[in-house]
Amino acid sequence: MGYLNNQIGYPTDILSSRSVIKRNNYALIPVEGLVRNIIPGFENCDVTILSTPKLGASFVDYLVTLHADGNNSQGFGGENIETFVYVIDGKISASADNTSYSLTSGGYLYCPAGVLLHLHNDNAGKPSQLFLYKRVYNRIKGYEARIISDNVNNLEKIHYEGMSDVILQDLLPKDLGFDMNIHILSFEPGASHGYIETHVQEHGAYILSGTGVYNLDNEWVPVKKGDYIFMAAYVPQAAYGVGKERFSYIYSKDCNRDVEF
Ligand code: UGY
Ligand code: MN
Repeated sequence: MGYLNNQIGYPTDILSSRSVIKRNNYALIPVEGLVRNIIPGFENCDVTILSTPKLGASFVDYLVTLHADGNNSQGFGGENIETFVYVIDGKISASADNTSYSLTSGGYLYCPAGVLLHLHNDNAGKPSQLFLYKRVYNRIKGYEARIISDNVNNLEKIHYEGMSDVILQDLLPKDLGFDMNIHILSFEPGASHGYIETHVQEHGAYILSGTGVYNLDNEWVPVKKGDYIFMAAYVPQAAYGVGKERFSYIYSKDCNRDVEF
């Protein structure tokens, strides 16, 4: 069901949903429940807004389908807004500060506050799917963020906390100019976190592949490719990768800043 699966119209069964929305705590938003949102600047695009401050997030996440000629030419972001785009599938051209980046699946671009992100589909008439993020940048004296673009295929695969079957990739530099990072965490079937994390940082996570069982606030929830999860500050969290495929998700995490009163 849902527009992204092209399953709309009359239902074929009793209406039901795997969605779980616990504001300021956690949310699971499966693809079937997503609807289109119209946002100025996005042309020939289907845009769905995921996490927002209404859910308890300090950031905004989006799923964007750029159709043939889909684009954002006016620029996404703003004076105090940092942005990030990741190509889930397809090929786009993304530009920032008059430099253009050709991004295919796994490619990404981070724009610091004040630099607008422009997007154009470049996939020979076929759609491209993007995971998009924005947040108010928390500037500290003496440090600045900068434009970063790469592809996850080029990044170091780190054994997560000493586990060779759980792989972490850091998409942005570990540099105090950055107040957040984007990571990809991948679990071979049967692998899991080493413990249930409880931390001040928030996450917005989009599942790229596989199936998992996720502990969210001490409830075990089955999740799969295409699901989106919001984890608010302090929500207990951990996962097992289950099924035959690698369970993998991209997620944001605030970092490098002290608490302000
Ligand atoms: O970086 C993290 O906090 C990450 N391990 N959290 C998560 O996967 N839920
Ligand atoms: Mn975490």
